[in-house]
Amino acid sequence: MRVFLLLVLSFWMAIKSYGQQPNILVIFSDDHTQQTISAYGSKLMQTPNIDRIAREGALFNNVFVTNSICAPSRAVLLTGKYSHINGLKDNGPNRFFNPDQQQIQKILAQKKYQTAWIGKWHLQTLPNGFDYWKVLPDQGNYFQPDFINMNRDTVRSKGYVTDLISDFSLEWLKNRDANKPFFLVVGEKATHRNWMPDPKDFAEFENQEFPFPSNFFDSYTDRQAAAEQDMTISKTMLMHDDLKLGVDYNKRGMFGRMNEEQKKAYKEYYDRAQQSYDKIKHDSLAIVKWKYQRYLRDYLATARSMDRNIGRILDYLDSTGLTKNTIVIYTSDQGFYMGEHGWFDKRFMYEESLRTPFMMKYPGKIQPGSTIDQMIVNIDFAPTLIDYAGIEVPSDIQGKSFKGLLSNKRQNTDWRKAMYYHYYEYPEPHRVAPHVGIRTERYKLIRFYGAISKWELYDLQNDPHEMKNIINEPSSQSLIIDLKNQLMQLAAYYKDDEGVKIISN
Ligand code: SGN
Ligand code: CA
Repeated sequence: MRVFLLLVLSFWMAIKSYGQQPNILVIFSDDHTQQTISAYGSKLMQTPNIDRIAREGALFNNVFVTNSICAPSRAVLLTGKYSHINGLKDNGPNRFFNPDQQQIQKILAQKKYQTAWIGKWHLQTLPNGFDYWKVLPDQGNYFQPDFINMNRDTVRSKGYVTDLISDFSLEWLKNRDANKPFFLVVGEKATHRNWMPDPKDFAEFENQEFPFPSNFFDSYTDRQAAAEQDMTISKTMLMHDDLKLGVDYNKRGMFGRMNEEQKKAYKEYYDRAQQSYDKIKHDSLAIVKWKYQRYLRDYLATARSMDRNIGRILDYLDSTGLTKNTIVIYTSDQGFYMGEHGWFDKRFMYEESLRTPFMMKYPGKIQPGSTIDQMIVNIDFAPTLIDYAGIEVPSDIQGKSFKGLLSNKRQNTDWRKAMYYHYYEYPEPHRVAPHVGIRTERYKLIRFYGAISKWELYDLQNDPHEMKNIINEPSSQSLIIDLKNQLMQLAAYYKDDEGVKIISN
């Protein structure tokens, strides 16, 4: 009898604690930027399914990354720590992410979470501490992508990568142990370069013309690092690989992986693009504008597939009743340039790539349609989720839980007013000089180091597009002293010894 009572009691306690613990679904895309998401006011395209997460929950207006590049950003998501602490500073061939270190999935496992990562992973060491994973090797392919499974086998799948990542995620959700809460990261490949759309999304964008950002033709005055980068639409973006002109579909490689039907659709579509190019190919200004339009059409088409697939996952949660107890987050590894400063890619601490989209819903706990304006940094993602799971956040995690901001318990006054940034990768692939910097609510101070030794200062209120470096203006001098002090304090607070040295030089 006593044994029976104990069993009933422990069963009841298990149900009770499960009831309190939310499932957590993080949809983590690649290079998908706020300028292309309608929840953030984009007019470039509508993203109804991504917007749904914001509408049913909270839209975050000021989320920043510590180091605007892929693998490092993933390492931050997993650890809640800056690159110099988690060990992964760049995407380079010598990078090493120690899989044995503390990570969110291992912490959640303490409370019986079932954990999984499906899709793009991009850390050269394989996932560790997840109950399940199935990941693209390195950047992965858009068509007929290979996936590495838990037996370490690389297996080719038939289809379009964004559909497949959703298929595998839904399959995992359907087969999971329904008695335990889950933590699933869906790692999207979209919207990464070379932006290969699903042919069914060609038509929507083919005849659209997009407005040019006001600083599309930037002369980079007083900004040496911006002048010396290699990420312009005009020079760096490739006619063949990126814009798909003159492709030989019989050659091996990313185009050769398509099946005959996909190749046919590509050939027809990009033959029309070739014809429009042929009409302007002797006019260098027209060529740059043409490249921008083609870039946007392809990028947005990869986002269309992703938005549709996110809809499939949200519908599944709704139809199974899982929505009620599931936190859903949509975010990306960083922002991206959609022609601002004449660029694509990311890396710089300028706004478009420093920011990342972030929205989060949790029915009953987060007020639908709310907005959060406080400065969130991607080191905060892991501790926030750990906090929601009812687990004490380990003290060595550098981010802070923003759960209180969502329940209005934490006022604006006790939240950070400045964030710290450190970018490393140089010179390949885009020749962006390494830099450290601070962003406050109004100002941004950047220190480029290494190949370029320069300071930059921007007043984001008067100059939101960061076109005027005011570092040498006499009126800036007391502000510079104050910002340098704050920058130094932040570098020291986050234990970035290298950053401290750079700032003091
Ligand atoms: C590839 C791209 C670069 C991009 C990096 C990093 N070149 O090398 O343009 O900056 O990935 O991207 S490509 O020709 O191979 O597409 S990241 O998102 O993984 O950081
Ligand atoms: Ca990326």
